[in-house]
Amino acid sequence: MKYKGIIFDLDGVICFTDKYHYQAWKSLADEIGVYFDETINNRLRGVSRMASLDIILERSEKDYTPEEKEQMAARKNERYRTLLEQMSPADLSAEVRETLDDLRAKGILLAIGSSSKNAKLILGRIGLGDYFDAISDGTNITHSKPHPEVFLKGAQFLGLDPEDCLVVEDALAGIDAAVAGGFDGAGLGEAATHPKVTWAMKTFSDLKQICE
Ligand code: B16
Ligand code: MG
Repeated sequence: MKYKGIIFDLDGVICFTDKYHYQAWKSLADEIGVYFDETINNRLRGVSRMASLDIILERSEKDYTPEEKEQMAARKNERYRTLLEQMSPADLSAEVRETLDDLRAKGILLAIGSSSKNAKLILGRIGLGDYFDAISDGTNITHSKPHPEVFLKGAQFLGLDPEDCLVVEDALAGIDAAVAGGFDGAGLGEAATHPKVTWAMKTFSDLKQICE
């Protein structure tokens, strides 16, 4: 077995919260009169909350103080967390659940490596609150992807070296982070086009063959 552990990105890999991020950022952008659309929202994938706000404010004519930006990010997060209350175990696909169970049955340790500070809330909503062997998320890092910290901590929490772990990502910055940390990367969606992926995946269940 090539991999002793797999570290999964959360948003865009295990479940999909883009629409809630979009709605929450959109209501903030409308409030401050800044143009925001789904194309700009795509640039926020895998990016930290404050870096996301900076991308949105690229179109603002007004400069904001760090305190004002903190307040705006907090307002967005409050709305986002309210929207997350709609999530339930029905938001976890059968394909993801079965694949995770298959990998676990093979003796592979499973971790989360997410930029989100809401990762544990989301995992609880979709019924995976106690599922993973380790969770490394936005609450235990100081550097966001493409820095490898979130995955290095994930491997450390599992007690494994990066070369024994596979990172599964949907964001290009996430694959950059994996490669920078010495991990093999498996890309889904846009991340499958990254020139440095070890595995270009078509669908989540491809992991069963990758880990045969
Ligand atoms: P929060 P991931 C990322 O999660 C999201 O893709 C990104 O859109 C979001 O801005 C970031 O988490 C921070 O999220 O505001 O909840 O702390 O893809 O790394 O699982
Ligand atoms: Mg992601």
